[in-house]
Amino acid sequence: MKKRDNNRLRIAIQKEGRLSEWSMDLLRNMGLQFDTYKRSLISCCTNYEMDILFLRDDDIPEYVQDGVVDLGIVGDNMVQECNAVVNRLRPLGFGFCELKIAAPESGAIRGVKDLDGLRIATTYPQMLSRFLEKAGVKAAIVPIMGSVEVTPSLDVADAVCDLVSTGSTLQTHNLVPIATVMSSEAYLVGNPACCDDGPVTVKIAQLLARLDGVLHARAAKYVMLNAPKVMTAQIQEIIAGRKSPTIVPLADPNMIAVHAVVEEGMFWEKMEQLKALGASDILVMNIEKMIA
Ligand code: PRT
Ligand code: ZN
Repeated sequence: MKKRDNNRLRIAIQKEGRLSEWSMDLLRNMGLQFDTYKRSLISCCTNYEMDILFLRDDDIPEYVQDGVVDLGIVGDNMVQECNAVVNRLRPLGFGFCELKIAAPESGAIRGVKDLDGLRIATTYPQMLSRFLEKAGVKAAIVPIMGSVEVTPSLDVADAVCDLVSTGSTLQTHNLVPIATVMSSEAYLVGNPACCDDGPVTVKIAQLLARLDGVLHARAAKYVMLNAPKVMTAQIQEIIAGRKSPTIVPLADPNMIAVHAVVEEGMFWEKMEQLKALGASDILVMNIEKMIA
């Protein structure tokens, strides 16, 4: 690997897999330009002092912990499985999944206590072991590399512990979830020393400011609407979010136009309340960046 230039940040993202496109989109939304030709191991940002390493997700927590890279984008499930000493800097709002224990639909295992003395196949032996210990259950963990869901039908295990997002893989294999070990999403993680006091600490802070601009923008919508002037106070009350809304008079003296930023989570609820107050011509726009 190229010798490290202390002035350049290094970030690791997944080379090929569920988090790759999301991670690259995020970096590009942060204004970073880079080439992904054949996803070579390393790509240098052309407009920022940062290099991007494309790795297997399993390797990212340790690379960050050991300072081979300063930052990484990886599922919290991986961080916890590796027990890596890293700073969880920001949850990123993608890669959502849950690590669940599941058992054959037709069997007798319906709760964690039923697993006593049985075999559980998983690619997450560390987390499963911690979970069973806490639950006071003694089961044999069968560590495997992949396709966990087929192990009960092959009589390799009695139950499985695997990541679930839609649940369709479990369903296809006639497995039902009986317990949740953890909920996960992708995180930006950082090497503790680099985040707190290293040659790239200031750069990390700058990058976090950019990231926050993108994450805040993703969590909000820009709304423009027309409404009866007599409703101004009620509309302001509903829409008052992070900042006072912009209220503009219209050619019709009885009407106003309102422009505001509305939190995504509250969006539909607020739109219904505004419509009930006579709001019309509602335009909703995605926000590219939002700097406080
Ligand atoms: O090659 P590399 O080692 O980098 O990739 P990988 O194959 O180990 O990982 P990958 O790309 O499958 O997943 C990367 C990360 O995505 C995981 O570490 C999680 O943080 C996150 N993630 C989110 C998931 C899922 N959802 C997910 N559903 N990772 C895996 N799955 C698998 C699961 O293991 C099971 O096989 O998808 C199947 C279940 O999906 P549903 O939708 O049927 O429930
Ligand atoms: Zn992996």
